[in-house]
Amino acid sequence: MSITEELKATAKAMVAEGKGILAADESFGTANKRFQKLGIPQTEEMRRAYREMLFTSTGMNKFISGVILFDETIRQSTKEGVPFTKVLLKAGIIPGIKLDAGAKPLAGAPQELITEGLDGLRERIAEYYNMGARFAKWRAVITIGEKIPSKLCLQANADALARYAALCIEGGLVPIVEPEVLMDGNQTIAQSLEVHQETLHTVFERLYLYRVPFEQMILKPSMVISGTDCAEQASVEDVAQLTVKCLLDCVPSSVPGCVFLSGGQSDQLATAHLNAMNVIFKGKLPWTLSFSYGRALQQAAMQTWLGKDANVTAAQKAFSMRAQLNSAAALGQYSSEMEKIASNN
Ligand code: 5MM
Repeated sequence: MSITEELKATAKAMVAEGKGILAADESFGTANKRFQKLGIPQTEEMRRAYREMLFTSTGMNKFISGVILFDETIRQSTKEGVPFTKVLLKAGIIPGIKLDAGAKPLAGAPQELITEGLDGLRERIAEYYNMGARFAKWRAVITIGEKIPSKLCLQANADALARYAALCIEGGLVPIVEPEVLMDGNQTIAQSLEVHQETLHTVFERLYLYRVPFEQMILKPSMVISGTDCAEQASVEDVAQLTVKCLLDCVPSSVPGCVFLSGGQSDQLATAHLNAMNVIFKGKLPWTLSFSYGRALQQAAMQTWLGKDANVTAAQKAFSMRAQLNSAAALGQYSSEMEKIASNN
């Protein structure tokens, strides 16, 4: 198979019917912050044990097509010494890798961020490909506030996303392009829509300029949603309508799929929003709509696990339940009733 055919096949497999992607690529700071909140020791061994708990959950491959790993994680193994990449591949799950080096303050643009990590990227891609990764992720962070996002922030981040994506294609990794518009703030859903549209137009213009073949990439967008501090919170139906309107306005039809981030939404709301989009627009969209959640897939499992071996089975059950419910949402077959049934099983 040529590299082009392999990239197309991988991108398709990542958004296979009823499947989504697990974002387990928390960097040291994020992973440690989440552990600290729950009183879990912040050590390399605990991060390894936690990821082993997730990756060895029975039946995960029915709902999850791929897992985004962090540099530390892609080099780790199970307690018995089986590399995590092998565990995933054996289960038919595609290993992916976070390639960005995090968002840092953008010089000249107070309160805004630019994602770093382009230096040496070609060599890092080759190394991860040889380790078994077949897709990658790069997250840009767009903040809404007074007079922001600036054009500078949107263009600088779109440029970095496009340069990253072009290097991934060259190196045989399907790029997940993740421009996250943060939910923080008091913006209305209409303001969120405007920022999402400008962000996605800028990103796709740059992807085109950098000759990224749209059918070999996946978009990981945020949902168009009211700001966390906005007095009026939009309904599930409005979020679904405006998010899909925005994607239809901005995302080329040759992109195989859009996999949402959860961005701090509650587990149930992230599932309900995805489901509503797939119910309302069933059979009418050019791309698949699925999930690439971090917190909305892992929260319940981490709270159950708490770093204790005795809790592994219960934590795996909590993780599988969220994976299953989000898989149902990706098919437009989820209902809130299923939450009760699943938690009683
Ligand atoms: C936005 O965060 C991504 C999706 O996770 P949520 O569904 O929880 O919003 C996620 O992949 C994120 O990029 C990783 O957790 C890594 O974050 P850091 O900040 O550690 O790079």
